[in-house]
Amino acid sequence: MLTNVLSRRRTPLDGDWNVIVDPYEMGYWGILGDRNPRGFFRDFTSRHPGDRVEYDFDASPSLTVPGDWNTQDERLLYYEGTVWYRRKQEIRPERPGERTFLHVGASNHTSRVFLDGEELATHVGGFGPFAVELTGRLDGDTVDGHSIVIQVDNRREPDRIPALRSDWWNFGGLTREVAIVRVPETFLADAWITMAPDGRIVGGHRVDGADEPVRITIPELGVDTVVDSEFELDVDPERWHPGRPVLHELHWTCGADTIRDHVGFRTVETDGHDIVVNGERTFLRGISIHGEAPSGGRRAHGVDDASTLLGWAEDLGANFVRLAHYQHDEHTVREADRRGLLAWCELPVYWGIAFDRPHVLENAIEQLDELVVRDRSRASVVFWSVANETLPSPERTSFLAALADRARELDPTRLVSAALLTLPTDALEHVIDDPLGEAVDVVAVNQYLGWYYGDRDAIPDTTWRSTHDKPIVFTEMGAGAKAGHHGEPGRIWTEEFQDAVYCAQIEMIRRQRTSSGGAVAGMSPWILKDFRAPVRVLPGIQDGYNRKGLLSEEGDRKLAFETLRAFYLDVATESD
Ligand code: GCB
Repeated sequence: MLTNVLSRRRTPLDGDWNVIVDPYEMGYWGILGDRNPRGFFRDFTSRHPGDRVEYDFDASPSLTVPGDWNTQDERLLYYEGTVWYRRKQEIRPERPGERTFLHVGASNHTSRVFLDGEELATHVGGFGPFAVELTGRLDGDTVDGHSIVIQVDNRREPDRIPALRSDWWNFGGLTREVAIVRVPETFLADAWITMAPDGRIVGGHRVDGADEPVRITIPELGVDTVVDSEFELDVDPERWHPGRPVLHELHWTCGADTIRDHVGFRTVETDGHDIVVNGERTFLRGISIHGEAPSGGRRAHGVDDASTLLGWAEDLGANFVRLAHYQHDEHTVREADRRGLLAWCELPVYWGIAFDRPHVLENAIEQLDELVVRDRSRASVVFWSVANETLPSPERTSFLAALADRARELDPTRLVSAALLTLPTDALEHVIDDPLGEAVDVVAVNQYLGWYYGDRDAIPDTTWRSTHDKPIVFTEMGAGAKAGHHGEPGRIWTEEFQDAVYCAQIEMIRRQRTSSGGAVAGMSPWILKDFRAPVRVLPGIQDGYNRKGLLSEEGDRKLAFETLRAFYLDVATESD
């Protein structure tokens, strides 16, 4: 395990990697179904005129890392299968006794890592970070540097997470930063700190190597102390608050290892039907966001993409972002910390998961661990969501309840939830009685009144309650519109149609917020901007994009953006 990577000494391997597209995976398998001893991972080059080497990385095209492969070469737009990435890299020790890791920010979906022809690791999951230790393997002679080969396979499979179908693009490749990270022989494999709902500062760490003491220093708070692997600090810092972020500089030290971070402290809890941040009842003025770049229809990565997307959320008047439907880039939650936006982080446990397969649960837990462990020092993160839109069944409920338990075990300080499915009904009263409501802190529901079902005129009179007596958050609602397409509010795909759905939904939410008990505690409509989805095929309108964005895929505002913004400004003024 290797965490806090963005705060460490690292050499990014950004830029060109040579690639071989291998739909039949013959670079790994031999014709008899065994591993091919001459596979692409060996990275052979022919040395004699008679050498039979049937591939050549040096002569192969290249792709830029980080980046999806789909938008870098039009032949790969829909490609699902294996691509072999190869980078030649000098990796020399910089300090005596140091340890060296290859760190991958995310690689969709299943990856095998090889160094100088040797297979070192497999990682399953397209959005979580992972590290492979290279220490002790870097001494041999190399030609032009070590050969780093990563086989990336983004096939959809029934027992993968996500599984066969999703309403988003299956971007393949090394989609986030890949870097060489160097640490001392003994180092902090993990170190985290956060504020519990009762205002205590709690944290923990894990040391890899010798038994060295771990010191934490927060100069502004006068903290400079050695801490156990689980600890509490007796301080009362100025709070990080949505819209008013306060971050404190913090240092972790363990022997020669140091990590410098900036952390905020806030409480989050529920009280009846309310969500309470730092003791204040807080209506979540949210927006859902996919990890797709502000422009160009590619997978988002890095601080610039994060900053533009979250800047748009702020322009909307949001205090909350739902980072759907999978773990987003670490830069995004760090940017949310800096901007004072609350965040919902989610696992890609989405339609059609094989809930009855034990190895699927095992992988869900691995992906959840990556999600929680990377970001549990981030004040912005207030929700761990274990799933989106899963059909109730005993297997599904026990699977998701196991994930909720695991999330609380890793981090007892945040809220746990899952976006539930609303099934169509003509009733004006919606009662959420999904048994998963027992296992979560907040009952989150996706509802598409006025779009997939329900009469638009009846929306304002619709009421919501849950049998679980917990806050309700609408994690999705919305309607599709093509930017620039205008007409009567009754004409589908126009900005006016989408806007009319937003007006009706907002009216319903206004009434629900002010009704006794204020059943609805927040919302994150679907979605900030149009995003690629191969299931969206309507020519001239969708053309491969889900059109429920408040912004077009290039960031042009639709009417509903202003409507939601006006509502959020009202709510913000009310609560100030
Ligand atoms: C949903 C899903 C989301 C879809 C959206 C839609 O309920 O959670 O992934 O994109 O509906 O547009 O249908």
